[in-house]
Amino acid sequence: MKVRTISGLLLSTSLAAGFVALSRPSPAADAPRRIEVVAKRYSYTPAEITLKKGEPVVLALHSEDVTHGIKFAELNLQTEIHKGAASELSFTPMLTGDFVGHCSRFCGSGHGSMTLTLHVTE
Ligand SMILES: [Cu+2]
Repeated sequence: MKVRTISGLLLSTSLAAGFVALSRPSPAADAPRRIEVVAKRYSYTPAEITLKKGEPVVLALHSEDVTHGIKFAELNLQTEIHKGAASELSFTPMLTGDFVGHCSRFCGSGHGSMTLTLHVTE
């Protein structure tokens, strides 16, 4: 098990950013939860994901057609999703609430309504 010590100053700086990659000494925290997400004109599957605050997660994103992207502006998270290549977003949600990610690469007429919602609960 990996336990990292973080000074109070570093911790508060990281928390101010909302999301931190943080190893915690709790039982199931060693391997991040991995969630496969498929992007295809003009939706993500699943379109809604419920996450637990403080639980490390990896979103493994794949495209089934053209290049898409995903951007959670409030969370400062973004990546492109190319067909045939793996894209991963690793993070630990440190705020509760609903966060809507939008496709960040123009992919056609339905691009503007292509969203993925994260529900972060206590
Ligand atoms: Cu798009």
